[in-house]
Amino acid sequence: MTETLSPASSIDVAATASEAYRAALAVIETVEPRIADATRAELADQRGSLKLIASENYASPAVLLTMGTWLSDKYAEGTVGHRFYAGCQNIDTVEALAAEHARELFGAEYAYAQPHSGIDANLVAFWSILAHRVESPELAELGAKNVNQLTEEQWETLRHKFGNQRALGMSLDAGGHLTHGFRPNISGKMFHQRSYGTDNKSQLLDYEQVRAAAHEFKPLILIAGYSAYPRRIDFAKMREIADEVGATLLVDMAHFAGLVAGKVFTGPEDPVPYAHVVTSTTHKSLRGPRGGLVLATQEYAPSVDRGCPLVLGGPLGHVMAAKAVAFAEARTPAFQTYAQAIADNAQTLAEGLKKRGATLVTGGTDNHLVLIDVSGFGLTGRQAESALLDSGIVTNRNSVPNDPNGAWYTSGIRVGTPALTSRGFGADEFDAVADLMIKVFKGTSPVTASTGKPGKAKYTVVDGLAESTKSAAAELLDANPLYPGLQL
Ligand code: DSN
Repeated sequence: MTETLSPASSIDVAATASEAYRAALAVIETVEPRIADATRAELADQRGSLKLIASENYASPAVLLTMGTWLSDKYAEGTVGHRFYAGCQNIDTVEALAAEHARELFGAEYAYAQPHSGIDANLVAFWSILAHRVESPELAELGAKNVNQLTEEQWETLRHKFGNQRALGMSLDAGGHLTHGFRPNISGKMFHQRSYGTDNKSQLLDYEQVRAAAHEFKPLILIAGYSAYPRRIDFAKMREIADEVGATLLVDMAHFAGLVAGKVFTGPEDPVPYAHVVTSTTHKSLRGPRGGLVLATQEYAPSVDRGCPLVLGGPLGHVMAAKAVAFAEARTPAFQTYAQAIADNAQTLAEGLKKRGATLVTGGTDNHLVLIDVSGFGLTGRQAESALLDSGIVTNRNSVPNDPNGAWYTSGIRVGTPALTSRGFGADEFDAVADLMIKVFKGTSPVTASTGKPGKAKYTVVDGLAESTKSAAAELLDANPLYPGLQL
C-alpha cells in the first residue's frame, strides 16, 4: 500500500491483506459466487478509472478489513455503558474508542459515532437540537421528567411545537446539501425552511445575505456546510449571525472533514470551536468507512447521546470499529500531509482547467472540489458526465447557481481530489487530468433533438477520443496504483 494508505508496520500489509481478501472471497464463493465476482469487478473498476467524484475516496485495507467481522452481529441499542441488551462490553470498547479518537482528532467536547450515514447524522442533530431547545424547556415548565409523563393533550401541543420550527440552510443550487432543507427531503418537510444562496456575480457566500435572512426569518437552526461549494466558510461569522438571532449553529462538514482533521482548515475555517453541533460522514475526505458522526458541545451532548432511541436503532459495531481505526489513521502526521495535498491538488486541477478554457463556479477553489460550468462547451452536465465516463473519467453532474438545466440535466460537473490524492497523484498528474477533461469537453457535441434544438442528454464524441483518453488515463493510473501489492 502507498505510504499515505498505511502507517509503518512490522508486517507486509499488502501481502497479508492479499491473503485475507483471497480467503474471504473463497468463502463467499461457496455461497454466492456472483457476489465474489462483483467484489472483484469493483476493485478492477476502481483501479482502472480516474475517480474524481468529490465525495468518494479509498479507505485503507485496515479500515476495510475491520468492517468484515462478527462485531456486525451484536445488538447494542443505547449508549456506552447504558445498553438495552446484555453482553455489550466489546461494543462499548469499540464505541468508546471511536468517540475518544474523534474527540481528540477534532478537539471536540463530545463525539457520537453511531450514525449510519450522513443523513442519519443530520437527523440526530436536528432532533437533538429540538429535544434541547423545544422539548426540555416544555418538560421543565410542565414539571415532567420525560415525554411519557405528559397527558395526551400536552403531548399533542409539544408535537405541534416540534413541527413548527424554522431552519435556514444553503440552497441546493448554491452548493448546499439536500438534508439542509430541500423540500423533497425530510429536512424540508419537518421544518419551516428557507435558504440562502450565493452572490449572483461572484458566486461566493454572501454573509450579509445570510445575516439578513437570519434576522428576518429567525431560525431555530442555522445550517452551514455544503456538498458542491468550492470555497471555505468563515464559521466565526456564521456563529456571530446565529448568536444575533438566538439560533443553534449546525455545521455539516461531511465533505471537508478530512481537511479539518488534517489541520488544513484552521482558525475560523475549523467549524468545531464555533458550532454548537457538527455533523459529518466518515468516508469522504476523511477516508474512513461509510458512516456518520456527530460532534457537540457539552451543552448539546446529553441530547445527542440519545440519538438512539431518538432517531437510530441498533448501532453497527463493525462500522464503529472501522471508524475508530480511520480516526486513529487521521491522527497521524501522514494524514496531515495527505490533507494538504488534497487542497494543493484541487488548486492545480482548477488552474489546469481554467488555463485551458473552462469556466469555474466562483472562479476557482480553496477546498477539495471544483465545480465546472460546462455550458461554455455547449454541453449539459449530463452530456459531459457521460462523455467523461466513456473515457474512463468518473465524475458527477451537478447544478450550478441558478442553473437553467435544473437538477437532473444540470450545467455543471463536480470534481474532487481526495480519491486520486490517496493514490499518490500530485501536481503533474492533476494537470494531466485537467488536460484530458478539456479534450473530452471540446471533443463532445450535443445531438440535436427532434425539436431542432440541442438535446440535453444525447451527445457524440469525436472518433477515437474515448480510447485515446482511456489509454492516457491508464498510464497515470498504472504509475500510481490503487492498493499496490494487493493481489486477489
Ligand atoms: N452523496 C454525497 C455527495 O456526493 O456529495 C452527499 O450526500
